[in-house]
Amino acid sequence: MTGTRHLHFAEALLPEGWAGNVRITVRDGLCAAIETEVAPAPQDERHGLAIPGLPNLHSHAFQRGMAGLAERRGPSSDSFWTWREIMYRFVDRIGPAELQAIAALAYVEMLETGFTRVGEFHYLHHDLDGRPYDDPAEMAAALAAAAHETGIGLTLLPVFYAHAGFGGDEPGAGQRRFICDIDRFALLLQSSGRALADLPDAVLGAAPHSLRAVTPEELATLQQIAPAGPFHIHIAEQEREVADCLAWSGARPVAWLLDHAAVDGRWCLVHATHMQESETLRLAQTGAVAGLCPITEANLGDGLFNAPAYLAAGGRFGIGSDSNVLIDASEELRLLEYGQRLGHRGRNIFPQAAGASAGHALFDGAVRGGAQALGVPGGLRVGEALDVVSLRPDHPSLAGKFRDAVLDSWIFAAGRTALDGVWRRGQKVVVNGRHVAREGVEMRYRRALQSLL
Ligand code: NGQ
Ligand code: ZN
Repeated sequence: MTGTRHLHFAEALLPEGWAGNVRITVRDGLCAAIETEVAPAPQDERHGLAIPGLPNLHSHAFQRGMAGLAERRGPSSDSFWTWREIMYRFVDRIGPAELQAIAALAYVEMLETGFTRVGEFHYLHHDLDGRPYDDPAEMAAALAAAAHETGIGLTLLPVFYAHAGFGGDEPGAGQRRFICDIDRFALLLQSSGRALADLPDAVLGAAPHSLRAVTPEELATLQQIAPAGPFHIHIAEQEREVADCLAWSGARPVAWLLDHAAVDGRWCLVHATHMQESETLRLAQTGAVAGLCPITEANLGDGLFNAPAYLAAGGRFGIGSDSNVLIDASEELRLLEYGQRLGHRGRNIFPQAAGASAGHALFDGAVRGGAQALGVPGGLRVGEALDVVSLRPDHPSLAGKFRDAVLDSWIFAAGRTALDGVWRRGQKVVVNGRHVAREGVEMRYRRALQSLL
């Protein structure tokens, strides 16, 4: 986008805190200048409340297509593992066109609720029969095309997946579309870089799927061949995974990882649900981000992250929509705090200082941690992509609210109905709460689902 425009907000949440009468100069998609305490000029586009776009640090876009299809009781007791069987059956039928159609709807919904960048933890690599496509990154290209058509920022995390369980187990038939050895994965990484060429600020990282899916040797090699960007892994999500890891190594997953890998600020440990206090404190000290996915973790019956100890130790976190069973930024943040209130039978768990707002602690923490995990600066900053969300000051739940009380009221009282506009890389993609391309994206999604179900 060329030409210079100005947006003016009565209040805006900047990295250093709230400011009044904020005028943002937009040039080539970037935030070229931020002035505070200045009156709007006649040509400025004027809005009430601005908050930065929120990073969604963990998504499997294709799973949006099975939302609502795994909520029926099975023959024996249902669990994460029976859900996974349903998910594997769904995966079996998705080609590149279906993936793009499903991902586009997921990205529209993300943008409409205030997520402006997504971390795609992408493992659906190969053709239906498990053979690589001619372009090894064909499916990654479908995700990139969905990002391109919807405008969302993309951090692509090609996933290395080689085994069904700890100790290098042979993968199962349901996993055939995910599987690579190291050489094949190196090619996939190269092609994935090319698949991102049309996106102005895409980031390429890498992700071992989980300690279940890689051997220690493979994990070590991956760290060497991965690009310099973000490095994500699923870990300690389910109690059975902890038990299997203990049986295999004598250590719990997070403890094992911290003992065997140089975990630092590039890392995002997705879920990290089941940790002992010592693991929680060690993880906090690494500077890595805990990737929390409250709606999915509730939906799958994972358990509860130990937030109080982690936050008290200065641990960083971000949020992810993961299975995309429901895509909504404010609902993720609300459930993140509510889960902790229910589990610890207290209130206002995320804010660390007396008088601090829960909404601010949740939102600001998730912007910073999410941006770190996705390899971007995050927040409203001069020289960076302008990713900004406006809230409606006339929403009844926001009436009379000032600054942090706006965040508290958006997250705990209003939800998505308070969201007005979303600009992504300076371009207004959501107007009055609705993505400008929703109609066409919805139509293609419906057709894709009809062919899949
Ligand atoms: C995934 N999802 O890769 O989509 C996983 C399930 C697994 C979540 N962990 C598969 N929520 O972990 O083996
Ligand atoms: Zn996941």
